Amino acid sequence: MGRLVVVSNRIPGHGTRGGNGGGLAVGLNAALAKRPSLWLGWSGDVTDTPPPPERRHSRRTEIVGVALTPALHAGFYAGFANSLLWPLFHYRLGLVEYRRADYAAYIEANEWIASALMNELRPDDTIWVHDYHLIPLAKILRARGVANPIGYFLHIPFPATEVFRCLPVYRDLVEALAHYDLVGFQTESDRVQFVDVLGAPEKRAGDTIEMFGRVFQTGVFPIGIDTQAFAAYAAKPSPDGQRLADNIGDRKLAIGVDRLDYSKGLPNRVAAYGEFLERHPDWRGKVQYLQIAPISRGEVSNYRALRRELDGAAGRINGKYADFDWTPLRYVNRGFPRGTLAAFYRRARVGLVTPLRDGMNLVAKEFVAAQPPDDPGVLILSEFAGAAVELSGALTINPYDVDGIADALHRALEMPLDERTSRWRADFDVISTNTAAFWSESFLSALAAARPT
Ligand code: ADQ
Repeated sequence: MGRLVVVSNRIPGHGTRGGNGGGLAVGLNAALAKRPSLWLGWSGDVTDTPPPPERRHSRRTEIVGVALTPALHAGFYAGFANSLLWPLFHYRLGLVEYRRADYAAYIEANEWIASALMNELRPDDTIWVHDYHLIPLAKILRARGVANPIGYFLHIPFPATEVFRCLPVYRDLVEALAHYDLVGFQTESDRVQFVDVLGAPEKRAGDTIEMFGRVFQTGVFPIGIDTQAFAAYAAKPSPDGQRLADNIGDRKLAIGVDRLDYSKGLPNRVAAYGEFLERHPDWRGKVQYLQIAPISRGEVSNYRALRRELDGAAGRINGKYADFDWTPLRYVNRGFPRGTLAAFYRRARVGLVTPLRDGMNLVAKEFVAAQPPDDPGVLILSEFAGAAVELSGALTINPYDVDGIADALHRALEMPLDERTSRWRADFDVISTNTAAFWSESFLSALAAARPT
């Protein structure tokens, strides 16, 4: 069996939980356990003279970490990837910063990663590239003669054509994507928008596309979690979970868990909680909102501004509604171990997942997985998260509608047990089928079938 070669911006065990490394490692766990594999990406190191790649092993996977120079890190990672592609793909045109030099650094960083990869590749490897940092990688590899199957999965949304066209180099990126054998998306609407931006490709049967002198496939693969393992985790005794439960007492807990990112809709969510307390004085003192939001991408200025905004909003709510024995909002800027998070979700009556846009949102699925079947909580979910396609049992909200989120919070808190149970059961069944293992295996089988004959 040939190796699976995974390429992503971050390698697993990189430390920061905010990056895709953690979630992606869970998503790929089953696929990596089945076959010998190699995982290559940025090591997280930034140095003037990058040393040779660092190597370690984790079970059957060899992990290779490549360092970046300060100039590449600034232009590629903080610049083109996170100050341009991330806001653009999340429909935040006002936050987009385009600089030609950043695009040049983006290409250069991809060439640098391609060079490291070329030293590792074997003819029978299957290559799977992840996310918006690495769109040009296949084109660079093909130019260097790599003929292996190469698949690509976009973890974030693919924007509507008129938004995408604002990117001066959008044609280059589309053409680069045509060099993969399979381009995978989280939802059908992401896939359709990608096909739309192609203009009038010479379509073949099904999801096959012929363009730029290449034939490639597109597909939809909603990422999942290891539902059984997460549910088991949540049911295990957790000292921090117990402390939280003791502390909350009879109050109902609403929980939000997000990287501190402007795509996650945190200001509107906090405002909706304030609106809810204003409109429902009878709930004051009886509900507790815990928002966990570890700092992410602190090197990008828009993230620092968001942090200041939320610090102010949280302080205002607590200033206005707190009592001597009750703090309405607990706002915590750090990460927690998965077991602790699972126990927190399980204790919560309401899960608040209200992104303005999100490729999938795994927190929504983790919240559902963690619920006690005999007394499940209610998920409030943005219609603009990819997860909304699958999780029809959630209370769906428009994240721009602060009053609507406040209404949903009230409805969730007052929802009778039978309705909570039937909604939860529908969602739990979906995530028990569409697991992480199902996601990776369906992508890899589609990639194996996608090779032009
Ligand atoms: P993210 O934007 O990072 O991922 P998400 O899907 O919610 O968003 O995944 C976050 C992961 O980090 C979850 O597993 C969550 O438990 C964990 N996490 C969040 N806060 C944490 C904390 N305080 N402590 C510990 N762990 C925490 C990107 C896309 C998403 C897409 C995923 C996977 O933006 O849309 O779902 O990739 O494809």
